[in-house]
Amino acid sequence: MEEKLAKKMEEKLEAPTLNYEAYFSEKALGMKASEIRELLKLVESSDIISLAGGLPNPETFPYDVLEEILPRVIAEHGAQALQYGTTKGYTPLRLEIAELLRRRYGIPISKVDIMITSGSQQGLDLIGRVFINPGDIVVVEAPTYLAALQSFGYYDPKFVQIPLDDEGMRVDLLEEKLRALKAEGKKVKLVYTIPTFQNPGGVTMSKERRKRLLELASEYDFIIIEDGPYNELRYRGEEIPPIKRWDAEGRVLYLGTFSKILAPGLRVAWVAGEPHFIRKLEIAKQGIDLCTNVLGQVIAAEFLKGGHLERHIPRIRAFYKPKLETMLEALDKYMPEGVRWTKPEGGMFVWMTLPEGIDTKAMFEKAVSKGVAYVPGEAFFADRSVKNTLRLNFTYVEDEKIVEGIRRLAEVIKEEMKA
Ligand code: PMP
Ligand code: G9A
Repeated sequence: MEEKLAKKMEEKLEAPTLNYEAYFSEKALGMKASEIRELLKLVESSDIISLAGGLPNPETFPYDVLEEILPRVIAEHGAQALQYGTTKGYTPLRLEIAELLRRRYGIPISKVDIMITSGSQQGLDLIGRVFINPGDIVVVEAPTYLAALQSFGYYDPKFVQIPLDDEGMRVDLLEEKLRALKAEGKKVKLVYTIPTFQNPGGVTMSKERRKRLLELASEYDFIIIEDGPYNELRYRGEEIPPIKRWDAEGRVLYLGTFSKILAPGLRVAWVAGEPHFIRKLEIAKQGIDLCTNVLGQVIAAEFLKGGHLERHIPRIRAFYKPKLETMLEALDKYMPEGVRWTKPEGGMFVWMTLPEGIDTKAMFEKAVSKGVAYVPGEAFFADRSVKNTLRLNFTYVEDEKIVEGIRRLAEVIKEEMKA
């Protein structure tokens, strides 16, 4: 049935009846497909070992708890859960999140408002919509989350890239850049960072740099977009609070999501920030989807209310920790001299740098023919200038496949190095 449908759709695609491109807006013509989403389509259906996508493992979804919560949500909250909700979100959920931010991270919430979004991805788009004029300078990490580049990119900013090292964004280099821009009479509007278990870098920004970044925000008058989807996925080392924790001036918009701690299919996430900023984001959201999926919000609220999140997070960590260890051990065992990779303490990704001269995009096809996939690093750089990096995901495939995937990848890399 599915196959038949797919074939029919393909036939349609092959027979154009209109000059479709002529109808699109200039903005639409400028849109580029996300490499990750396209890649996922490619490897989803095959027996290739995919270390590419950034999917949580479905074994970490709390089926047992949800089996208990779902019927109750309908029986006790059905009228509300199945109705339109407010744009800002389901109030009991917003209150639960505020309490979580206070308790877990010490974020003082008296001056913070919270809006629920359809995934953090929508939060990123709303932020682009509300803050970015064409030509505004937006600082991003190099590398950074490619779908954030996609969201912000729609609003035509000028991206400035700041490299990462093992302690996250090189805030010293940011300072140099800010000074240089100021000398030219230019100003940074936004700094976007994923400080904890960065996607794709895997690295975490040190506490010192977090505080320094805030000082710079104050000195040079910019807003920080702190994206924290991986904060709870720590498998070793010491916790570092979000930057928002020290945000005395209300300069940080903090993005959190249930995607990695409950289930991404719910599409429930939040933005926490200064009420004036949240109000504008709320107005921007009204015209997009009226409100986030209310059923999903009520489920998330019940999940928090029942104390399930606290019990569930250790389960997720226990599931992913050995996977990270397995990947790091396999890398040590199989990778040739000259290949470097990050050693994350959590999250979902390891970032790899190959010797100069190797183009991981060109190498991708060879890797796929050997039965392993990764994400070529190029797409994670705003200017796409770096060719010799790649991203590996360790949360999705079985442990044996992680080892076999790394073994295959090492073979491909060795051949490439010889050539
Ligand atoms: N930000 C980052 C850094 C991510 O890695 C992701 C998901 N991969 C998102 C935002 C979007 O998450 P969601 O929309 O599922 O909340
Ligand atoms: O696009 C998705 O499915 C989410 C994954 C993000 C990523 O791989 O970084």
